Amino acid sequence: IMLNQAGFYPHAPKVAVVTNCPAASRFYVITADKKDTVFSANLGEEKQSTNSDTKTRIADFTQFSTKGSFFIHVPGVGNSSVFKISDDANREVAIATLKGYYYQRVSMPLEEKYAGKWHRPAGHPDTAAYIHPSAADEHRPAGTIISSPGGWYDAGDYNKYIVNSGITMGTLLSAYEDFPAYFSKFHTNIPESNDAIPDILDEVIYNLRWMLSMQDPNDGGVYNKCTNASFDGMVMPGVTKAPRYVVQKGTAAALDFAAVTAQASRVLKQYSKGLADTCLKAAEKAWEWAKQHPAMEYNQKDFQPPITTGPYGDKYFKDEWFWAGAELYITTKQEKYKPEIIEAGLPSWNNVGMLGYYTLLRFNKEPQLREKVISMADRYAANLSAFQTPMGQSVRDFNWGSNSNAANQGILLINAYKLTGDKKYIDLALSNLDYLLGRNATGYCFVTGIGSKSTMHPHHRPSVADGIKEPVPGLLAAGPNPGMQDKCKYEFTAPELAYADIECSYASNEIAINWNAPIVYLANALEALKRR
Ligand code: 9MR
Repeated sequence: IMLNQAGFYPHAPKVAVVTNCPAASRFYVITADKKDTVFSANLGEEKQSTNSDTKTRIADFTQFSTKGSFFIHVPGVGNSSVFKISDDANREVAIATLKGYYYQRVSMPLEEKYAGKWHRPAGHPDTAAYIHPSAADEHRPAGTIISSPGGWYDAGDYNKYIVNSGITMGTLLSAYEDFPAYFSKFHTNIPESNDAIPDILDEVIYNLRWMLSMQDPNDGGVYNKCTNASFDGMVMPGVTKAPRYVVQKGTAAALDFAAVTAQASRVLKQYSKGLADTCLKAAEKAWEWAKQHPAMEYNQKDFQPPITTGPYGDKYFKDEWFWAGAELYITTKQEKYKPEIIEAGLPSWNNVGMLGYYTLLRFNKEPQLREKVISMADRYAANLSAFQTPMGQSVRDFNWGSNSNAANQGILLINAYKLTGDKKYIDLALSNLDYLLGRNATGYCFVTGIGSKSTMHPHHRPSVADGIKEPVPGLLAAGPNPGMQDKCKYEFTAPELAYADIECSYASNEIAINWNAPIVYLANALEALKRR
């Protein structure tokens, strides 16, 4: 019996999915203490999932709105996990997923009062990173030492990548821009929690300062990553002393950097004029550099010495131009940045056009963009999966990092709600959060530390090496991915089941900053909009 293991809002849809149970007919909602049966109804018609052999039946208890703790019983099938119905059903997820970034901080110790049992010494100082030959020029010859401290570890590995920081930062900054009043009162117990800046922005600033160090002050170009030559073993942060390199500049890095710093400049102006000015200058310089190097692809194939960590190599820059142009245009109001409209799809690290749509729509009436977002949301609404969510409507939703697709669809739906005021889009967005927190074919809640059956063995070096049974909390696992690139020993029968909760499975069970960001947005947006 699959359901959102975090819980439900009293006056929002409440759906569980019972799988492969042809004989069952009714379901019962029972209080957690087993004393009272408080609701019962018939299960829905059996449906065949298009992404596996799974057959589903819906247990819809939307009408039941009493707060408390309950479980679902289906005779002949069994009991679901216990869930709550409350006004802040997803608050714990909202806090945990943002706090997840604190646990990814690179160059500072995580103190017990913030990190609990996951406290640890600082990771890589990154105060002495070498300019790799691929990045060398007359100002900074190969071997020049630069300082590039701080930021977040990208994922289960210990490297820092500008391109992936791009979409991550854009998504978090947009969460703040869309719900500023909510976030001004939202705390995650981080070292900066008592300052005058909302915690989400404090967290963003920690990575922003690192990003700024990745711009070459001589020409405005932006290096792709600060990295080891090859991936570390499964050890704690900062244990290996392998040299760190700053590698080749590139167009995607420069434009993602320009977009983030332009947006940050606008958002941070009210908190720190100095940092906002620095960001805007950095954005303009990166944009100018990109104009001189409009299609410089990152490709580490022939690097000497070799670099084999994640490439985040992108060849197609139209979306990055659009996004950077949109952010610079909104921040500066200068026509020269106003981008020509392009087609945009669901965001991913190499497809960021939609972030530009969101920003243009946030500040200007753009009928053409409005239409595109709403028609995409309506396509999601038109045909739900057997788990009654837009996620899995197409089998293409299941690729590397599929869970971020579920979350990004949710963000699109929240934007459709903001544009139309139609609450059906909030309900659909909520159904994608339900998917991520348990209402899916695997039955897993994919956020560590949440619910009764969640990811326990993510491909995440600290979680593996720290000797603590529970993984570092608040991290979203990648999710089902039939590509199975990790070639670990596990079996699956179909795309929506291609998930293995084992450390080895870096293709289905890693965590990454670009996957956490959309669930931060989604969980917090739903808390902000509270379906009372
Ligand atoms: O999320 C990335 C995915 O889209 C790519 O197909 C994959 C292979 O290049 O890399 C993923 O990103 C990884 C990055 O390269 C290194 N850090 C961990 C990231 C998540 O697996």
